[in-house]
Formats: sequence, C-alpha cells, structure tokens
Amino acid sequence: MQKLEIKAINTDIQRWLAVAADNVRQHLSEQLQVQTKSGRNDLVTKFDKVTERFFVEQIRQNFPHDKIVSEEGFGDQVHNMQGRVWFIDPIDGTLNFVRQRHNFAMMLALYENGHNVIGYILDVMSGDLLWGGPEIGLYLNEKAITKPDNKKLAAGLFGVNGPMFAYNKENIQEIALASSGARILGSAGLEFYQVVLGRQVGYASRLAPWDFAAGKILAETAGLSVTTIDGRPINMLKSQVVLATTHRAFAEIQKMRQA
Ligand code: 2AM
Ligand code: CA
Ligand code: CA
Ligand code: CA
Repeated sequence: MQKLEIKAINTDIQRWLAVAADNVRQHLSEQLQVQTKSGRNDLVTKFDKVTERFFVEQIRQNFPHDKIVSEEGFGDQVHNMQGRVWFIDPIDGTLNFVRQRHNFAMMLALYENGHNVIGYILDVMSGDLLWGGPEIGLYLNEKAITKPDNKKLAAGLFGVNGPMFAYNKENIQEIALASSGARILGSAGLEFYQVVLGRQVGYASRLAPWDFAAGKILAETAGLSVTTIDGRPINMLKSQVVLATTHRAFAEIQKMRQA
C-alpha cells in the first residue's frame, strides 16, 4: 500500500466535509422523514444515509483498498484493524438534528494498522472543524491549538450520556458529581470536542466505534487519556463505555471506581 500523504488527503477530506455539511444546511427547513432503529430515541433520517453514502463514495473512489466502518450500513464488515480503516459517523446527534436542527456533528477518522492517523469533528451548524492527528497536530479550523491543561476532575465540567447518568450506570453520577458539573450535549462528537478544547475535563458514555473513532485520535493527540471506563485499552471494533479525560482525572476516577 502506498504511503499516505497526510497533507494532500486532508485537503480532500475537508472538501468532502464542506460539501456534505452544505447539503444538510441547505435542506434544514424541510420536513424530515424520521425512522426509528433500536427504540423511539434511536433515530435515522435521509440525511444520515445520504451523508454516509457520500463519504463512502469519496473514500472508495480515492482509496479503493481501504476498509470502512460506518453507522448506517454503507460501509464494510470489518473484522480487524489491519491496513487502513476509515470510520464514518455521518450525523452524530441525530436526535438533536431532528429536534433542534442544531448541536450535531459529522465525524470522520482514519486509522492505519490500528494506529491513529487523522480525525475530524465538524460542528455542522457553526461550521467549526476540529481536526488533526499525531503527525500534523491539532487544529480548530485553520488555527493550531494548544493542548488542554491536565486538570483535576473538580476543576472542570464532565460530559455524560443522559440515560447512563439518570440510571447511574458505571458510577457515573459519582464521577459527574465530583466534577464542577455534569453536562449532557447529546452528541458524542461535540462532547469530545469540548474535552479536546479544555472546556470539559472529561466525558463518559457507552459508544459505538463511529461515535468515538475521531474523538479518540483528537483527544490522544491532545495528550488526554482515552480508555474504557475501567481503564482498559479501547477495542476499535466494539461498543463499550468510553472514558476520555485528563490524566489527572483519569487517576481520580479509577480510584473512585475501585473504592
Ligand atoms: P448518533 O446520534 O450518531 O446515533 C447521544 O447520547 C450520543 O450517543 C450521540 O452521539 C449518539 O450518536 C450516540 N449513541 C450511541 N448509541 C446510541 C443509541 N442506541 N441511541 C441513541 N444515541 C446513541
Ligand atoms: Ca444513530
Ligand atoms: Ca454517533
Ligand atoms: Ca450517527
């Protein structure tokens, strides 16, 4: 396989994201046909599907040998992380998209032989794009950003998944209450975004690979810890409860969970 020229593919990927986001924004006032998947709050719209299909087509045209893991079924059955693997979440925060027409993201991530390459979280309505990876660093739009401080849990806000917080799964109430305050944004991507920019000290939620793939690359590039809630390495091909946080808060959380 040919070695990737990150700067060149970054230009392509940013163009795909701009086209996809423009398309969604142009149709925002349309009445949405909404289908349910696993339950009444697990939704999918034609924009989830159209956007995913568009990204899959771009990747297939440019990188025909690469594998694709994606939410809405246009990708591949991927059984291992060998070679190049892309992750697509076409609309992250579909419930926000449907109910608010706001606070949703598009996410793309690329891994090579299991290693972080590059990740993108686009806040579609603001147009702000958080992107980067270990080789190129971190950017908010065109501007390079600095790594967040290694804050203690008590020194920042902590993002949680609504139902997990309500039902106190995985000691999540205790963790959130030890922070400055709990936040529920309804978009895994936008939660990672806040953590990477240092606006939240951490985030925990049960997530699928497309929910955390881009966030993991960006958070790790920012010097943050990304593990399962019990501190184990992430399995890139499984759903799991993911914890993205500063190293200080990580240690505090592991101590709380063992107490
Ligand atoms: P989605 O909008 O792409 O489905 C909401 O708490 C966050 O969790 C969103 O990022 C949402 O992604 C994600 N999520 C993961 N599994 C979900 C599920 N079964 N139902 C609703 N949201 C889910
Ligand atoms: Ca979904
Ligand atoms: Ca998602
Ligand atoms: Ca989605």
